[in-house]
Parts: sequence; C-alpha cells; structure tokens
Amino acid sequence: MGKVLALDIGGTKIAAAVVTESGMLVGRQQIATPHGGAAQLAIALETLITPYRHLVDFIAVASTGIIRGGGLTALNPVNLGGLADFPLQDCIQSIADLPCVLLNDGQAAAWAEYQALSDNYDNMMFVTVSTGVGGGIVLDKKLLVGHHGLAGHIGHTLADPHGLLCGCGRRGCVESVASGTAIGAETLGWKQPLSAAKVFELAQLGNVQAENIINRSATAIAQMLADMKMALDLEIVILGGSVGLAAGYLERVIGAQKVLPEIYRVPVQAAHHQQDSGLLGAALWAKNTLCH
Ligand code: ADP
Ligand code: BMX
Ligand code: ZN
Repeated sequence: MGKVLALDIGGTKIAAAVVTESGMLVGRQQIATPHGGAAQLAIALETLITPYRHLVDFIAVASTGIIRGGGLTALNPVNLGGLADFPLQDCIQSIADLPCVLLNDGQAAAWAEYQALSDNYDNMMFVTVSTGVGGGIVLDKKLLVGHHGLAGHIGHTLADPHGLLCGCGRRGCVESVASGTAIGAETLGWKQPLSAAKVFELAQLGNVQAENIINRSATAIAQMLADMKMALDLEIVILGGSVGLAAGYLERVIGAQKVLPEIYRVPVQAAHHQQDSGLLGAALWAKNTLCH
C-alpha cells in the first residue's frame, strides 16, 4: 500500500507524521492551528505537507469539524477562530496531488484505539477532551461515520439546559462545560485569565477554585458517558485529548461515575496511543478505504 502522510487538524494544533507499513510514526511535526481564516489554514497545511509530499503515496487526514464530501464544516466555528467551512480535500490536493482520505478527528482516534484494545470488544467509544469535546463510536466492531459525517459528535449533547450558549448555537452542550476552552473561559473574570493547562497546574498546587472547574468538566463527561452507555450498551470508553490525558483527569471522571448507580458506569481508560490516536486512525482508515 506504501507510505502514508497522516495529518491531525485540531482546534489548537495540527500534527503530521509519516505512518509506515508497520504502523510506526516517523518525522512527527506539530504547529499551532491558525485562527485567522481559510487562507491562513491553507498556508499552515502547505507548510506541513510540502516537506513530505515526495516521500509518500497518499494522505490521510483526521480533522476537527464535520467531514463530508471532501469539506470541513465546523459545528462549533469558534474552535477554529470563526472559520465555518473549508474545502479540505481540494486544498490538500492542490498542495500534493495524491489520493487523500478524510475523517473526523474523534472518529479517526476511535478507530485507532479500537484496534489497540487487547480484549475482544464489540462496542466502544472514544472521547477527546481538547479544544472542544469530540468522539467516535464503534458499534458491532464497525466505526460509525453517519450519512452526514455527524456520528460521534457527543460534545454537543446536553450537559446543562441553563448553561452557556455553545458556539454551535445550542445552550449548555457538554463542550461548553467540559472542553479545554470552557475550562479556560471559567477564569475570564480572574485578575489573570488562564489556559486549561494552567488551571490544571493550579489544581495540582491544591487551588480549590481550579479543582472545582476541573471537577465540573469531569462530571459533565461522566454524565455524558452514562447517557451514551444507556443508548448504546457501551463496553468500554477510551479518553484522549490534552485535557482528557492530563494528570488526574481520568481519575476525576471515574470519581464522578461512582456517585451514579452501577448500571450507568462504563469502564474508562486513557488512550493507548496518547496524542497520536488521530494520526494513526486516519492512516488505518485510509488504508481500508483505498484497498476496497
Ligand atoms: P486539539 O484540540 O488541537 O486536538 P489538544 O488536545 O492539545 O488540541 O487540546 C487543546 C486544549 O488542551 C487547550 O484548551 C489547552 O489549554 C489544553 N491543554 C493543553 N495542554 C494541557 C495540559 N498539559 N493539561 C491540561 N490541559 C491542557
Ligand atoms: C467540536 C467539533 C468536532 C470535533 C471536536 C473535537 C468543530 C470545529 N469541531 O465538537 O467536529 O471532533 O470539537 O475537536 O466544530 P478538537 O479540535 O478539540 O480536537
Ligand atoms: Zn454545542
């Protein structure tokens, strides 16, 4: 099948790496996601892709947003600095004229994490707590993409009907309570507003306000997992994203599950591939797609 260049486009960072036939990542690069519109995103992609384009046979992309018909449509445009639509496939193929397969980032990561599970599971979900809150669902061993590319957008299920307006237009989405962006936004009234990463540092020093913000996020995730278990009879959930993988976060989600009746709890564990699930999942998905 040859070598694949995998890209993972998130609201905060864009990663790229060559994925070898044996599934090894080589030459991983990462840049910040520009928030200045379509032209800037195109330049960022060109910067990342150009050094690899003569070294690979095809390109596999995991991207934030609804991925459908070669395009990216933001469900929450705020996560991309207001960018609502982007012609992802056309842009990439104008940089490198190679076969190109696209998938949502949560869906891609779910696919890689499903392959990495040691036991024989049929039904799993991947959740990324990152710039937004995204996800991917494998049911009866098959990745759900959906006719509109929407399957797994669990960040836009309801956490709090009286909560803040989410960038998608709905009030009180899980994403508007639990994401890294939401964690940072909780500090906007502070003398010095902080990023989610800094809120975690403060919580580690025992700051109660910071701990409360993180617990609120983890509780919203635990409640959403309970809803998803009841809908899909999930056997296992895999947690990723920089917030999901941050020290102590998984333990807080598990702690928030403990107050729920047993039937609502689902085992949760950290992503086997850590920050690379999206890259690897996109590569695996592209290989399946181009081989059939
Ligand atoms: P992307 O959304 O592009 O995939 P990330 O998974 O890195 O990117 O998520 C970005 C969010 O994670 C930001 O809100 C950022 O503040 C937060 N973040 C980054 N590093 C950490 C960390 N070490 N601990 C907690 N939060 C972090
Ligand atoms: C948002 C949405 C999802 C995405 C999720 C996680 C946009 C631009 N993105 O809910 O498609 O999967 O964020 O994305 O509407 P990330 O940027 O946090 O990795
Ligand atoms: Zn929303």
